Amino acid sequence: FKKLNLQIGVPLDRFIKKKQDDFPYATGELSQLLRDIALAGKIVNMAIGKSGLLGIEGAMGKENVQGEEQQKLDIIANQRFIRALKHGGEVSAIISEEEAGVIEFNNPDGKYVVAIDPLDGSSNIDVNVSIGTIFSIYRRISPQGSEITMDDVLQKGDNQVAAGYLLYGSSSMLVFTTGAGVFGFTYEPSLGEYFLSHNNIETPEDGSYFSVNEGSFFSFEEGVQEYINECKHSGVSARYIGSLVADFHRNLLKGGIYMYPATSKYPNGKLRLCYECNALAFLIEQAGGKATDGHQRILEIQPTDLHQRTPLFIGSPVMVETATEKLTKMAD
Ligand code: P6P
Repeated sequence: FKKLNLQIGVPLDRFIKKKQDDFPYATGELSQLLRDIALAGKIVNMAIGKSGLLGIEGAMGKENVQGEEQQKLDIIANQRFIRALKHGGEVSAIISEEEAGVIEFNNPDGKYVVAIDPLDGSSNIDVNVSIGTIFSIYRRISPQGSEITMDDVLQKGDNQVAAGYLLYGSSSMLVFTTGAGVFGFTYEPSLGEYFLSHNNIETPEDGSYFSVNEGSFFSFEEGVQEYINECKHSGVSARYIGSLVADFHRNLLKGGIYMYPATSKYPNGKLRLCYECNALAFLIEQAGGKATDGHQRILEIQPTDLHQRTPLFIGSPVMVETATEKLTKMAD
């Protein structure tokens, strides 16, 4: 490493401990919860890396609650995160893309509820494209030890106490915020540890990428079509991996906008509010960016259903503002 002058950042554990010391009121449960998520991420990362060898690629042969074909690794990831969060003791309930209803744990001391997409973009596994886990952490509203209520799990994104994603790619990462900036950790499998590699990420004010599935162009609202054409006329590059975490991560670091507008197939957008959009919206706002549904901040939307979908425009503030203005103007 010396020759390459590679800077190995602080390990995740020590970073969390130091941050916890900075927050005297912090009692350590949130820190432990982040460690539990990081641990499950290591296990899922290993399963993904070996999926081709272990014969766990491909479809499970059944559908999830969304009616989408489940991949074997979807199930493995879902089980891993549920187990880690259940045994970690800090979480009293979770909602997951892979579960129809609320999964309640018998953790009477659990202060938190978690919303998670255990493995987003899993249809890309077999073609070796980066995929990810997306998570949001909320403090439960009802008293500890009581029955979980729907108010606990249907909270606005503005109530998140932490959020992040794991990116399983050429190098695997954990990126998260606890409301005081965004921090990226790169996973070193040979050491089994995450090391700080991206300290206090700030997304560029304006960007040079737009990410959207133009196959649905003719079913987009007029304002979206107008914005996309404006991007093309101004020489903005089109980059669309088709894996939300990978597209988001590139735009977060380099500047850009990711759009999943309403389409004829998905009249409310494809992406889910509770366990995809809210986490990414918290992260991007913490990094200086913006996230809207084309009209309002994602984090202000009051969820009414665990699996509700929303259109998503997220990334560099200048780009998101421009796209949102066009949509709002067209709607008026
Ligand atoms: P489309 C993957 O299924 C996913 O949820 C996101 O990861 C991704 O950005 C999007 O859907 C891709 O959807 O309709 O463009 O294939």
